[in-house]
Amino acid sequence: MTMKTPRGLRIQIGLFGRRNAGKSSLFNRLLGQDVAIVSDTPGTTTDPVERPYEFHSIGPVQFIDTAGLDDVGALGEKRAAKSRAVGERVDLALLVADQWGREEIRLVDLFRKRRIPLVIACSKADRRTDRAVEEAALSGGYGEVVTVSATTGEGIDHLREAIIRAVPESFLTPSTIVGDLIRPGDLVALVVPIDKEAPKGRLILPQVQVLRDLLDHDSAALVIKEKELGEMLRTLRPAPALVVTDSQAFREVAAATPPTVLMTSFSILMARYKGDLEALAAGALAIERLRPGGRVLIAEACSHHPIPDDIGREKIPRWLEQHVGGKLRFEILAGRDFPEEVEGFDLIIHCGACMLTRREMLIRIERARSTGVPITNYGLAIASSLGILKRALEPFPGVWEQMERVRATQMSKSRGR
Ligand SMILES: Nc1nc2c(ncn2[C@@H]2O[C@H](COP(=O)(O)OP(=O)(O)OP(=O)(O)O)[C@@H](O)[C@H]2O)c(=O)[nH]1
Ligand code: SF4
Ligand SMILES: [Mg+2]
Repeated sequence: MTMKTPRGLRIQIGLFGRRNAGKSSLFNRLLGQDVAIVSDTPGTTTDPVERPYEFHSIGPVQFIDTAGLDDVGALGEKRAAKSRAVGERVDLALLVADQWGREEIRLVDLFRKRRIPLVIACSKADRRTDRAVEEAALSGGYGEVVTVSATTGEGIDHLREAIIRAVPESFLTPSTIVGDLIRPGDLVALVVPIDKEAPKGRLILPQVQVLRDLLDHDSAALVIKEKELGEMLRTLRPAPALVVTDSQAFREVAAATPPTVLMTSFSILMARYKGDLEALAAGALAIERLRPGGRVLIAEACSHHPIPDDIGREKIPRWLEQHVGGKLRFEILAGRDFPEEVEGFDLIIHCGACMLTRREMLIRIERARSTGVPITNYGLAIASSLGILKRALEPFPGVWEQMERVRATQMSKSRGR
């Protein structure tokens, strides 16, 4: 979605608190621009100030800075009433507090009653020496508490993660995995290798989910192994509108599928459904910059016993090393805990995240982004190291073009260094 997203579809995030708490300073920090006027005179902001913002990963949001809710006098009361009205309609509230008292307690109660998700930003951390505000805020028992300083930037990454954690589910779950890429009546070929990695007697979750989504969108599915695909495509009329393959069979499937038929993988569909396709595709650009000796983190969201020729431990390392022409240093991280710090890697390659919620995956992407480490996923990494990423992204309008823009920016930055 672009900046043209209608206001109603943007996640409305309001900043509330008493006068001088640092709301406008934090608003500017989050937007990365000086939009709102900041001063040490209480009551500087008099009317709500709204700005659209493309929040990395969760998409289009509208930040709303408000006047202090403790404003006094006839005029002050009117300003506070306007802020309260904003408080009634937001999807998520940020309570900005540099102290804790009746005003803050009242606000927490209000958001709790209205069931509006709340994040409490304990502000001006650079000026405070203890955690009294945080402790008081925690005792309210509603809303995640984060320590921030708009002046130094401390805690802003944590605040962004807390926002992702608090965003209502309805904004996070896309309505379809594949349905928007096809038309009713279309035939889609699903390529499912039955090899050592295939569980006995069943299909895996992403395959089942795609199948179900196709039926929900009045389309038909042909489920086939990679070995039979070429022959089937030679005889089948009309040709499928789309071929979706397990990314481990990308090479054979790309060779068997005529260029006129769109092709992608389950894991690339999942990158969009369970994560952020643009961010993960841009992360794959790091593969072009990888050199022998580079450090790569393979992140799997659940632990399993490695099997012979395991995708994360064997196949991807092999394909990547072939691609860069030398040895790379791989580390494997398996399990639900993703470290706070992911520094020191040239690239993170994440699994398909089928066992994670979209929220959990977005937080991982955000964490990588804030430490400056590119992150991509299995399918995108495989397509990229096999040189077929452009083709695998064709079904998703605009994603390849976005990658090209990121590539151009990265190149001009590295030339400028
Ligand atoms: N040291 C420090 N000062 C801050 C920080 N954030 C805000 N301030 C200062 O606190 C004062 C009030 O900041 P604003 O951002 O205008 O506060 P506000 O909550 O928008 O105030 P009103 O609009 O009057 O309700 C200004 O002097 C800011 O420079 C911070 O993180 N650290
Ligand atoms: S969450 Fe990741 S590691 Fe676990 S089964 Fe799904 S793709 Fe595999
Ligand atoms: Mg203000």
